[in-house]
Amino acid sequence: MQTTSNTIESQPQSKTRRRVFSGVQPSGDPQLGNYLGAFKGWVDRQDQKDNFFCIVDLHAITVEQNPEELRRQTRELAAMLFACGIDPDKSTLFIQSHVTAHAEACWILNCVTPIGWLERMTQFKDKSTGQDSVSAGLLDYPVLMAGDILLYSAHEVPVGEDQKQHVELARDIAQRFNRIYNELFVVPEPVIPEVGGRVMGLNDPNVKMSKSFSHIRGHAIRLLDEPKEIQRSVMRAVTDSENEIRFSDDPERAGVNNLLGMYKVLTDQTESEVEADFADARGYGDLKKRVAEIVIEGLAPIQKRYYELMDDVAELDRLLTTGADQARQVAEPKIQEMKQAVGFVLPDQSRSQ
Ligand code: ATP
Ligand code: LTN
Repeated sequence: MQTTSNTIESQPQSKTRRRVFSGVQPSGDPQLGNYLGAFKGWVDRQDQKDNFFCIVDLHAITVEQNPEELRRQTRELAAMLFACGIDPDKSTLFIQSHVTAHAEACWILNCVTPIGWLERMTQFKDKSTGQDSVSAGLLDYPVLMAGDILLYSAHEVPVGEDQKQHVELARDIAQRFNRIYNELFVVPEPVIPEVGGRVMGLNDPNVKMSKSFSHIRGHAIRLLDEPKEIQRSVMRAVTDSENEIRFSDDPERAGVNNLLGMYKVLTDQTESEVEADFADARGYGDLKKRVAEIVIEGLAPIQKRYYELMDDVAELDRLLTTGADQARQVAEPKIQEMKQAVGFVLPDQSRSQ
């Protein structure tokens, strides 16, 4: 890990806790993969870390969005993150567009990022293939993400497996900027959960469960799904023709592995403990029934808190305004350092009030 004295002085961080930054897009309905691959880990570790979590609306508009829906989904996602356990006394949760330094950082970093690095990104290839028209923003998505991370001098970036390549690109961009200008950035590390890092679709265990597909029946478990719906989706999950309930790397058995993985993370058990739980199970029907029960049980308190929070939108907005104020305290000095480093004349501070 590369940390410079310059960085440490200019970015006051907790002396003992490592800084964490992560983000989530307010597009579509949050699903179980988001919770197991990201939110749960953010919440479980928030006491040990110095945390910044961001609802990335600038990223969301890289593909077409309905403005009213985006506004609604942004507040809903904030409520969902608090409901999952993000504690405003321990973590800073804010909306990306509230802190203008993110867009500014993206521009400056664009100018040190070769286009070839962006064209290689798998997410860009996946999201652009077959589209009639692709926005420049979609190609630039990972640079905006690098800006998010680097502005906060984050050491750790907890994300699902699908985002690892983007965090690696953020490392490359940080190192390139540090080499060209002065050593300004902490080089971040991706932190991927061992299990839960890649929750697969119930209808197709070879495809990652994703918010964007959550409208497809039987694909995802949405965090707000009612117990009946959850039960229906899990009972219909694609498995295989065998009958053995154990973890396995065999792609043919990806469906069962996926169900066991969900159960493992939600019950906080080891693989052998999970397998022991199913020693008396009679086939995949039993497995699915118990997985559905655990998911329903795990989501019930989250859903309850979510609806309470959504009852008081003014309070939710107030929490987000405070979050943005706290985020600005870190991001603003950093963007000034970036501007200084690349040779901009900084505005005369003595004249601003
Ligand atoms: P979209 O379909 O819009 O890309 P998404 O469901 O993939 O949405 P993001 O907002 O891109 O969700 O991701 C939020 C966080 O959830 C990221 O850390 C991402 O890695 C994680 N995540 C998303 N889907 C999964 C999954 N199926 N398994 C594990 N982690 C996931
Ligand atoms: N691309 C991420 C969301 C994201 C993010 C970030 C994650 C935007 N900026 C910074 C970690 C750090 C995704 O999950 N799709």
